Amino acid sequence: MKLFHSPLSPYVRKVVVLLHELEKSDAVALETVATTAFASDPSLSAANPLAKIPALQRDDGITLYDSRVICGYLNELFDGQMYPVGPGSWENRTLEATGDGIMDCAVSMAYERKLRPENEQSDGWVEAQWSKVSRALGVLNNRWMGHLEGPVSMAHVSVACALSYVDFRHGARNWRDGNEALVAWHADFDSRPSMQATRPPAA
Ligand SMILES: N[C@@H](CCC(=O)N[C@@H](CS)C(=O)NCC(=O)O)C(=O)O
Repeated sequence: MKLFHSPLSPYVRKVVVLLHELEKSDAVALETVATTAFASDPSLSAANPLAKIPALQRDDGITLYDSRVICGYLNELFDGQMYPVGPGSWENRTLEATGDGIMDCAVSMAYERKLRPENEQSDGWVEAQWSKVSRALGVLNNRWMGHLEGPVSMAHVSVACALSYVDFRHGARNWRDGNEALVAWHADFDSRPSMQATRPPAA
């Protein structure tokens, strides 16, 4: 299997962290691509018409895409326990969606600043996206710590990758202010070998 990959993508990082957690990182070859919404990598767009990473090309030629689909597939393939079933499972999925949604907003802000010419950038758009991030971080800190302190799941991985991405691209926004419980949780989760092994290179 081959994973279209970039060490900078938080969605890709979710998949690679999962592989480390399952001790299966050798089962998937990483193919690093440089792709943006304005300049798609041709081998990636041939495999995933949306030209987004992560995309997992299986040995039967089928490509799976979207990090939640890929993580669900790999967890099942390798008999993982990263998607709890039974009571609390949908809350857990919502927590994963919250981490992914923070990534969506934070990536959109970075694209606006990095990809669009300065005269086309919208400060209003960037601030609206940051409002969503900021509100979601507050809700994680105030309402979700009980779940985050439970057994490790993909929800934990998603939230941790999202927070690390906010640090990486938007560190000057000081997301830690007022979110002390989340800060302590993130520091602890970030020390896991799977997180250490997947740190993005310096921006
Ligand atoms: N919902 C998707 C989002 C994937 C995504 O947006 N990836 C970014 C990289 S961080 C990308 O490939 N961008 C290229 C583009 O938008 O063309 C997932 O969870 O996999």
